[in-house]
Amino acid sequence: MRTEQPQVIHLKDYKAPEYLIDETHLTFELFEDHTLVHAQLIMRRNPVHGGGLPALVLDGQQLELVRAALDDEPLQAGDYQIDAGSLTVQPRAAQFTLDTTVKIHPETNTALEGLYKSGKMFCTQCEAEGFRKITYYLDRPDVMSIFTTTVIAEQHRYPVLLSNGNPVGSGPAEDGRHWATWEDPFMKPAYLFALVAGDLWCVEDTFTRQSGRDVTLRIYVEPENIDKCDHAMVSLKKSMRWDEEVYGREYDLDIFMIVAVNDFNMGAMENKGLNIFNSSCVLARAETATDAAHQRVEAVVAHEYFHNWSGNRVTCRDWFQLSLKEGFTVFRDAEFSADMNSRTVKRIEDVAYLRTHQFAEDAGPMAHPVRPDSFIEISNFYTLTVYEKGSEVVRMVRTLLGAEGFRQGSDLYFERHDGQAVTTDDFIKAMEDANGVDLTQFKRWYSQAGTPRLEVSDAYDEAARTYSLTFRQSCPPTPDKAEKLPFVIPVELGLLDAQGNDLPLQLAGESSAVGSTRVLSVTEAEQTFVFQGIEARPLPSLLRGFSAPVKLSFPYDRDQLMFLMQHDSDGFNRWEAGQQLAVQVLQELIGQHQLGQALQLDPRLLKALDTVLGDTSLDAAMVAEMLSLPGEGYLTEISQVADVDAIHAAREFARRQIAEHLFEPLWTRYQANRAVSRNTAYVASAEHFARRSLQNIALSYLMLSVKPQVLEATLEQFEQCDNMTERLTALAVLVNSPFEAERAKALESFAEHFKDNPLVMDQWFSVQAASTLPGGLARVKALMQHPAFTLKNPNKVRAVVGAFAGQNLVNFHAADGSGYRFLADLVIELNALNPQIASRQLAPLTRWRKYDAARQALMKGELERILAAGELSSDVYEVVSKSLA
Ligand code: 7MF
Ligand code: ZN
Repeated sequence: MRTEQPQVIHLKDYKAPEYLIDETHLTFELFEDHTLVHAQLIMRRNPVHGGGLPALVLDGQQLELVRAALDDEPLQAGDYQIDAGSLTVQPRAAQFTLDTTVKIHPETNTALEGLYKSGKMFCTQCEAEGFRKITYYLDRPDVMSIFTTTVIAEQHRYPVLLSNGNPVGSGPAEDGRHWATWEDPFMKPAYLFALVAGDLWCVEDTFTRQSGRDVTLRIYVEPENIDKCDHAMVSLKKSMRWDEEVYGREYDLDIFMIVAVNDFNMGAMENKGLNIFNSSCVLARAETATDAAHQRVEAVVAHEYFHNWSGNRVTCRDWFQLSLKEGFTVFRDAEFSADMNSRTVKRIEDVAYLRTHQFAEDAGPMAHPVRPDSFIEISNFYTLTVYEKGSEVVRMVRTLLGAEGFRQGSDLYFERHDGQAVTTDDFIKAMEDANGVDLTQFKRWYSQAGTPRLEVSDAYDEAARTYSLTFRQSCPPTPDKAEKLPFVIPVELGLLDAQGNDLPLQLAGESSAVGSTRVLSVTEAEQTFVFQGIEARPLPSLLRGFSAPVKLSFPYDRDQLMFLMQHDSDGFNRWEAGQQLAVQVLQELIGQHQLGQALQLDPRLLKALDTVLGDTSLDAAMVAEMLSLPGEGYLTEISQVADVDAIHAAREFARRQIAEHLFEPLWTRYQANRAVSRNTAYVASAEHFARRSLQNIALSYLMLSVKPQVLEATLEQFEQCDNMTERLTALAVLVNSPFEAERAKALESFAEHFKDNPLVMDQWFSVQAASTLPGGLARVKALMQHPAFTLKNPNKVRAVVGAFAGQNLVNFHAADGSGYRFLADLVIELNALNPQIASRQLAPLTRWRKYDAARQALMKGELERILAAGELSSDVYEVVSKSLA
């Protein structure tokens, strides 16, 4: 908990470390009621600084110092100073050895940072600043060291003892204990340290590198999960091959380990040679994990594996550079997923997510640049902006340089900076140097927050046969800056003729056409591009593949959007045209609802969706995406003032109209796909993911018709399927239906069958917490009384509280403020248990400026109540205080 005024850390204050640590030798003695950590640090004065020996200030929190010695001389009370965050000693020479022993309490660590217990196993989470809760250290990413780690623990309870690198020795110790020593030959910062001890089983495989050398691969899990590791292992081998083929990057140690733990604050962590995962991101098999969960496992395994180069071999100089590794690695894992599955569908999912959640963050009180200038608590800056917008920035670099130039840039980056801790400027410099280009203006994407707007208008000159597009860019003020300079915005586009074909594109001044889809760089506040040789007014297809993270507007009418939906050669923009059409139609319904008028759905939306449903040449996953209406969260984000009830009413009305008018084609496609599911065993492949996603979205529409044959089909699917994707969809459809008896029966039988599988119970919780039927808060409170629920497990908090506040918008935003009060109470309670989780659950309240005056007052009132609750962690304090500023 925060004891003093919170300190703001600024990028401009960066200073290289005074001392370096060449070697780190750790010994852990694990006991049931405490742990002893012995650290021997071989240190020296950092040669980049001048003479003199300033005081050595080591980071350390919640440590009980037992012993300290400098070059084997025990330190006496007057030889050092300790405060809540540091240990200070005075070196006597430019090279020295510091020994410390501290006592810590992993058994009572509920924050899940540092060394802690998850169930019966010991594990660690050190990124960003968790290592300082393990031992006194220079806990900053530009201090890199080699590590040897010895773990000593009771043999019976903890037969498996793991740490980073290679195993170099093990044996018995006294009192039924045993030890194991690991050596990591690669220099690394402390945030990549890991230790695991427990009764774990593993599946083992090998991977043969391009160079011919074998790597041993192991996935460690609790014994009951040993049958759920195959998908992660296959994903790992695919990731290793992909990084060799696409980036020329080989794995560097002879062993790579993944450990699954149940209590974990995030998805996973890339510790060198020993990745630690939230079990939700490793375990997957047909009966217990959905298609979405299978794809998430594949993506997270890839993400953590890819960090071995983008993060570990080349790491960050300081935490302001976080996007250096995270933006790049998210971009790498997104491209991997696109190559393994459907490229267009992956892009659609990522863009929908970015526009709903990152755009909201960029427009709220916590908005910050991809490379922030300051922070109070670094844990709060593992954000959608750093990760997702950071990935978009890397994607734009590739769009501007082309795939080959980008690969040359990444080769130069890895070669130049292997073994170093660097900055986003170093990354861009490598891209510039490898391509002979100047990206100075482009770098504003790293330093300016906010989502740029790009307004486009057009003009056709019949006499001159020219077509011009004028782009106007602007960026709203954000807490960091009021005035923004123009960005470099790569706009990929095409021009469609009346038949829907792409025209050849020849800009004024060019002697011939250069392709029929190309990238324009918009670099000025206002800029016009003129195309020549255009025989009739074309229809522009703008920002193909979402080539820049901006809010683009062009005055399309609904018929033009229907035309693009059918004819655009870019799959992403076909979907995008459908979304824009749906947004226009839904906004009209929202307006009707607000005026108290009867709702009237524009039949063109039905016609467009009917065409999509009838197009059997379209990939089934694309049909499913095109049938999905923009979510309530996205409709909120694009509203000036979000009317929660009108948004919900309008969207539900449209869904019911679709179910009613398109019942026949939906039913046909549902039955055809369900028949395939019934007759084939589950396969986790893109083709089957696609088929099931169409089957399941069709079912969720069909159930809105409340027809008996649909209820019957839903129950059949629920009971007779062989996989969680079909079973959970059927359950969700029942939970949101008016069939009370069937709903209760299905929930009960599901819980009875899966009560011993916590990950499946998380699904059971979240399907109910997200149900928009009236009475949501009461249901959520009842769920929290269920014996399987606990606030100490982050997955449970996300399944219930996260699903309620994040997805169940009508219930969370109940006009009486009950949802807000509930969330504030919960944050106050979580603040004491797990500050990182508390702070993350706060996000919905920080968006108070989006709502009407009455809701604004209620939301602000709850934020003020949290602030007044006292004893706030720096995590919660930073988010609440910035939200109220
Ligand atoms: C895929 O980035 C994409 C992002 C930090 C923890 C994992 O590897 C990580 C860690 C947070 C938020 C998202 C992700 C991670 C973290 C993540 C996981 C999988 N270095 Br916080
Ligand atoms: Zn990451």
